[in-house]
Amino acid sequence: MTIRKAKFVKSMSAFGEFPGQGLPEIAMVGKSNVGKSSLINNMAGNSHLARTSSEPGKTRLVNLYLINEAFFLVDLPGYGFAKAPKQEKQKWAEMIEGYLKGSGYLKRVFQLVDIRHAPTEDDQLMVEYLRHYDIPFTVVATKADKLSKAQRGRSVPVICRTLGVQPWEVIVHSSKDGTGRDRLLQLIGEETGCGEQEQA
Ligand SMILES: Nc1nc2c(ncn2[C@@H]2O[C@H](COP(=O)(O)OP(=O)(O)OP(=O)(O)O)[C@@H](O)[C@H]2O)c(=O)[nH]1
Ligand SMILES: [Mg+2]
Repeated sequence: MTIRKAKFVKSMSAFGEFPGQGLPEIAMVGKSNVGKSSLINNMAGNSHLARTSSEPGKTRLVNLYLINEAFFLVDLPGYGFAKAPKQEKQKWAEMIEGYLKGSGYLKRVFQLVDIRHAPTEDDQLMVEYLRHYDIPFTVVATKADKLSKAQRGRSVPVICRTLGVQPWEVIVHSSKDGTGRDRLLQLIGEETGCGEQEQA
């Protein structure tokens, strides 16, 4: 599919503020600084759409981006940011869980992990949570531009073992060089029902 139009719609601090619009939603989860907001920008082909930062803890609200007037990409705060005040971390966790449990239109979650590191305990807990609530998810191993092909080949099995997924289920991605972008767009197209429409 092709993303022709992407616009920021709303920030919310709790799920109830946006009950959905009957359009499919795809959400990004992952550690602070893993590249969730960058992935949305990479999908949209607009590096200024979602705010990113080299400092963890940039996204502090649930941000909704309307794509092609047809579905939402949802940017969530990160977890596992050790330096954030406890209260703030609690608030982010509630926002993430509130959205994931509350949205009636969530089709799939992209679970981002940094391809350079073994998934953390928080990543494992997040994946357990998604399984528990039967929320479909795809593991995206991002920042792939930071590794050679051979190094990637060694990292992916570690990610698979730690999170209990198969290698063909993991999408290797880079927001810097666009690796994996087509695969992600295809998946988004399938999940939102927008893929075929584009090809017609
Ligand atoms: N080299 C490289 N850097 C990336 C990639 N994706 C993100 N980054 C960088 O990683 C940093 C964090 O990116 P963000 O997109 O803000 O991360 P985030 O997960 O939204 O972070 P929080 O909002 O704090 O949870 C920024 O400096 C990005 O430029 C990537 O694929 N490759
Ligand atoms: Mg962010």
